[in-house]
Amino acid sequence: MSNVLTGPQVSEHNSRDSCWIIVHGKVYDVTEFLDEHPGGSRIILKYAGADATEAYEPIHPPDAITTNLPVEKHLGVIDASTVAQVVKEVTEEEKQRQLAVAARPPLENVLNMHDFEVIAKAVIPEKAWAYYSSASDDEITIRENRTAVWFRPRILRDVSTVDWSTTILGQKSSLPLYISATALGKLGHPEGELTITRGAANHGVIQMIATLASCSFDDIIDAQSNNQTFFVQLYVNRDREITKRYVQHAEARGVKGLFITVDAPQLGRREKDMRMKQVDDSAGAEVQKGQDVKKDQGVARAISSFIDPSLSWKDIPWFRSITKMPIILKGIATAEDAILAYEAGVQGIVLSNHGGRQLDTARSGLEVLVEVVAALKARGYYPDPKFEIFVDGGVRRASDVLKAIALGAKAVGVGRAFLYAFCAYGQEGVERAIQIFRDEFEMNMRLLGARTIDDLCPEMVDAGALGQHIVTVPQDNLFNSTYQPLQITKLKL
Ligand code: 173
Repeated sequence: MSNVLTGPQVSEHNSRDSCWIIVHGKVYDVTEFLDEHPGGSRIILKYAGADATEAYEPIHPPDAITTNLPVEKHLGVIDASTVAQVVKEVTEEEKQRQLAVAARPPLENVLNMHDFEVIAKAVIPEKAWAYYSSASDDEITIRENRTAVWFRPRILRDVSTVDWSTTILGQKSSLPLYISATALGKLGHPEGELTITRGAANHGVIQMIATLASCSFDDIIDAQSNNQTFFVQLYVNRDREITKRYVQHAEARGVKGLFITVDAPQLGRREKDMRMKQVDDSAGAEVQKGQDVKKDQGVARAISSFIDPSLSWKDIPWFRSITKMPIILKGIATAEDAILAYEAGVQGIVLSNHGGRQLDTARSGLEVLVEVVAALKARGYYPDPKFEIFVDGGVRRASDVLKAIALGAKAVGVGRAFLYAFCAYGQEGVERAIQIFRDEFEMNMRLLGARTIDDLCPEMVDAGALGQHIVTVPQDNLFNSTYQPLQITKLKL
C-alpha cells in the first residue's frame, strides 16, 4: 500500500455509490462490502468519506478489515496532514464520564466485585454499560443466577493453612476459577482484553479468549508472560473453513482448551442494548436513511450473524478431527444434554445460561449442576477425571465458587466481574479482583472447614432452595444497588 491519498480525495467518496473510509491511517473502498457488513451498512455510511477509526476500534479486532476486504480495495495510506482535524465537541455524557474517572476511589478501597460494577457503570460510555449489563427479555435468569445455596460449615479441623489452588483441564490454576470470555472489551477500556492477559499472568490465573474480543487473538497471545495458560471460546462460523483455521491456529499458539459456545444459535434479545442503539441512531447522521433494516438490534446482535445456527451433535466428531485440544461444550442446561456430551466424548461441559443473556427463565448453573451430577453418577459417568464440569453465571464471591465446587464442579467461570474490574481500573483492577478473590477463598475455606479444594463436598452445602426459583433475597442485597431496572419505551411527546 504505497499509494498516498489525501483527505479531499477520500471525502468525495461519501455515498452508497462510492464509499471510502479511513481506518488506522489507511483508506479502504467498502462500497461493495456495505451490504455484507454484519453490523449493517448504515453504520459504515455514517463515516463515508471520513475517518471511521474511532467507531471501528472497540468493535472489531484490528485485522478484521484487512482479512475481510479484498486487497484491491485497500486503496492506500492517508496523508494525515490533508485531513481536516475535526475538533470534537465534548458531549455532556463524556464530561460526566471524565469527572467520574477522576472521582474513582483508590483501588484499595474497592472491597468486592460489586464495587467494580458500580465504578465501571460510572466510568464507561453508556453504550458499553448497556451492552455489558444487559440480559435477555425480562432479565429473570440474570437475577436467578444470584440466588442462594447455603453453607453447612464444619469446625475444629485445623485450618491454619488452606490451599485453594487446583488444576483445570490438567493446567495449574492458582484459583479454582478461570476468567471467562466476554466480548468487545474496548467498548469499556482502551486496552480491552489485554488488561486481563497482563493481570492474569502475574497471578497464575487462566484467561479464556473470546472469539469476539476487541483485541486480536494474536495480540493477546503475544502478550503472554510467565508461561500463562489460555483457553479459547469459539463461536462456530457458518463457513467451517474459517472455524477450522481459527481452532488450529489457537492450538498452534498453545491454547489449552476449546470452549465451544452451544447456547447461542441466535443471540438473545437484550433490550437495554437494543434501546441504546436506537438512541444512538436517532442522534447520528442521516446518511442514506432507510437503507438498513438492522438498526434496532443492539451491538451484539449486529455482529453475530456469522454464528451457525445449524450446529448440532453431528458436528462434534468433526471438531475432534481438527484439534487435539480438550473440547468443552459451553452452555449446557440439562442433565439430558450433559449425558449426550459425555457420550460424545468431549472433555468437559460448562453449565451456563450465558450470564442470563440467552434464554430467559433458563435455570441457574448451580441448579443444573445438582441435576447433572446426579444423572451422570447414576450412569457411572461421574466422577471421571477425563470429564470436567464447570459452572458460570453470577459469580461475585469466592463463596459462590466454593458452593459450585462442593456440588461437583471442577472450577467456575467468571466473566462480568473481571470485565467490570478492568473497565474501572485496567490491569490493576484485574489484579485487585484476583487478590480479593484470594482473600475471600482464604477466609471462606477456613470458616467452612475445608483445607484444600478436595475437602469440599456436597455435605458442606444445602442446595434445597435451588428448585424454588427467585428465592427472595434481602432488599438491601448489594445486587439491588447495581441492578438497573429495565426501562419501558418512551413516547416522543
Ligand atoms: O453475550 C454476548 O454478548 C455474546 O456472546 C456475543 C455474541 C456475538 C457477538 C458479540 C457478543
